[in-house]
Amino acid sequence: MMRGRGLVNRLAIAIAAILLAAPLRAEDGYALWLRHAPLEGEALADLRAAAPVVMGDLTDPVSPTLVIARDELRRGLAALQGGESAAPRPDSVTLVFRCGTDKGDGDNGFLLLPMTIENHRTIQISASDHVGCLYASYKLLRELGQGTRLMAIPRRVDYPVMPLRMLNHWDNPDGHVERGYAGRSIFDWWHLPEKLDPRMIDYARANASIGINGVVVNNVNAKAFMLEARYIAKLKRLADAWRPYGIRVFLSARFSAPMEIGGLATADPLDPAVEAWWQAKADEIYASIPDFGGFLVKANSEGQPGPQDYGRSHAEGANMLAAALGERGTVIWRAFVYKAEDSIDRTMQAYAEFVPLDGQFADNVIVQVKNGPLDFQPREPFHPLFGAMPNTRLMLEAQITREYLGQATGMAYLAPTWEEVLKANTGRPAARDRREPRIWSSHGPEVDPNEPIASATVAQVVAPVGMAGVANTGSDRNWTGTHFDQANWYAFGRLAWNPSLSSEDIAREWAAQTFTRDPEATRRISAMMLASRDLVAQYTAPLGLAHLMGTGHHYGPAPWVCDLERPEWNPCYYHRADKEGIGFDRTENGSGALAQYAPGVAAQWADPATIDEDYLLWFHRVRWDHRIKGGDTLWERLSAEYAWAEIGLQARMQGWEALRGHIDPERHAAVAADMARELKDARWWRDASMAYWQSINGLPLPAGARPIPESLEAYKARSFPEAPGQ
Ligand code: GCW
Repeated sequence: MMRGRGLVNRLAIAIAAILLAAPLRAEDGYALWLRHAPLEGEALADLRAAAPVVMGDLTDPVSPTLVIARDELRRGLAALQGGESAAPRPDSVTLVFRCGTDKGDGDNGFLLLPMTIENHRTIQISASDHVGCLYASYKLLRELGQGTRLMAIPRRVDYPVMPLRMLNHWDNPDGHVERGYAGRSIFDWWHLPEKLDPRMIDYARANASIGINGVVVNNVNAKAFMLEARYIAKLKRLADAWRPYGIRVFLSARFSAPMEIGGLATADPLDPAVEAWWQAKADEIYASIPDFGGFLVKANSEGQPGPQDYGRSHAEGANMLAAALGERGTVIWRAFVYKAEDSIDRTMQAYAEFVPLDGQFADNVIVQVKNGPLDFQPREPFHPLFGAMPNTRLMLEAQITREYLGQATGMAYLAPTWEEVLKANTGRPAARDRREPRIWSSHGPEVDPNEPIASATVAQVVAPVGMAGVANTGSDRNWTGTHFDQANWYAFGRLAWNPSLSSEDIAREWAAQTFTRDPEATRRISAMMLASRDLVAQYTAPLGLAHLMGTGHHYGPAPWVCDLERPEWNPCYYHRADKEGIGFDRTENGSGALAQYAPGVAAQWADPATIDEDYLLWFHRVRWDHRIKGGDTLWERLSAEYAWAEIGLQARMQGWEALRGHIDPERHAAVAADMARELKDARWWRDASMAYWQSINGLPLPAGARPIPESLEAYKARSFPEAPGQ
């Protein structure tokens, strides 16, 4: 008897423990922000009491997209209720779709409208097209996932501000990802087209849930053979799988493909045989993939072939491809160019090459410009091309993968970087976005679409075109290498959808869906995220320094490197440190790069005494004993920046430790390990950099600075043959 009761008690305790622990069961991160973790407390009671029913009769004709929209909603609502939906009741809230057309002529906008009609509660989900309804489903789940009550869903129209919201994969057909830190490529070219990895559907769901509508599947350092018929068949399988999710496929095209796979003797864009080859290639692709998006091209950059090989301009090269695509698609031409033989400041070269071509590009060409004029560094001023090509369609290129910000170690939430560039005022006029003016805009005050903008932000320049992000996905179970890197994928999509969202709001909504809805925990997680990019910049590239990383793999410090074949590959080219001082003079006394900006913009950076110190050494060369704001010498301040970063990282580790009860153990431990690694790496950056700066300036360490544990030679000797992504 006693024994029996003991067993019952033990069982009861075990069951209670399982129930209590349920929300914190180990998670591997595969579900991304689409976990739909069960609601708790009143939010759960509210949803169960609403017993929502997704109406089956969708707008006619029912498309695969609408089936997905309905199923996502049903599945998500059930998951939020703990796995099973409350049984429908006479007073159930009905969710009714009104989804416009499936002709591809809508703008993906939607309206969620909760209302009560004669005591019957309903949520109308209206959209201009079927993809809009899919986006609406995800939006509704996103709101509920953050704890919003069903009938309190904001009654707002929502729509994508930018038409093109793309991922650029630098994935190679052999599965290796250039600058990929999350395993191998997610694209299984070997088994396509017969076999479609189910992960391709989860990938499409994740993208659609944040509004991403274009995917370039292969590296811009492209292989010509990816344009061959067998690859078109593989790509068609992906295109067919992703189409219902509103995603179009694009290919990176190698400019010399007519020679490599077409048997021609030239790839000269003005050669009729070359034009005909591309025309036939485009026709062949469209015969299989009628909504093929177009070509992304890296030409005459870092050894890639291009029109300049034949004395032709970027515009001539791009326009030839654009003619082959015709109205069916778009050529996206990258402005990331710099040359070994060009002696001008590398950050000035794209502007110098492209501004004279303004107005020469065909209507279906977009020029894709990196956020800054150098190369995805931890911090850069915005690219001066924005605003400087008013007669060209410009698109912003961001790097989601963290090539220069610790790769998949530590944490760097990149939304603040992109928010900074999007909000930067170019000081130059721009035409207004001439698409249909919105009568029910939710994105700010109405404006007259015909009135030009006198001084446009980067967001206003690129809004009529779009944004591309270099993807950070890979075969790792959690997709992105670290759990927090998922936030960068998420934030990229959200900002391309609406560039006026704040990094903080995005961090909070991501954290609530990904980790915990507890408001205080979410606030603390988002605070950690918001500070993270600045911390990385502080210990890798303080005070506006840039490009100090190791050669090849781009991991860790190597400011001493000065012997590479091309001058602008050397860190010493950028920091220019010597006994007297440090920094790159880009004023009129130096390279003159500052003059590529509008005068009002340049003025904020012109004076080393007043400049925001985050840009000091980017634009100025100053003496080691230069006094900066607050009275410290540059040398003292540099040393302090490294030390502050370490303090910040330590505080963050403690903050994360305090969140232990809110995060499942598996992901909590993984993030804690990432943070420990980052602290170690930050110390290494500091020690190696300070040892090097000291070897140059001969100054003693500032008072209070921690001694440097190893010799400069020892730091120089470290090597990382195992570093991924090279
Ligand atoms: O930052 C550099 C990377 C290269 C990359 C290049 C580019 C795809 O180190 O790996 O090549 O940018 O953007 O083309």
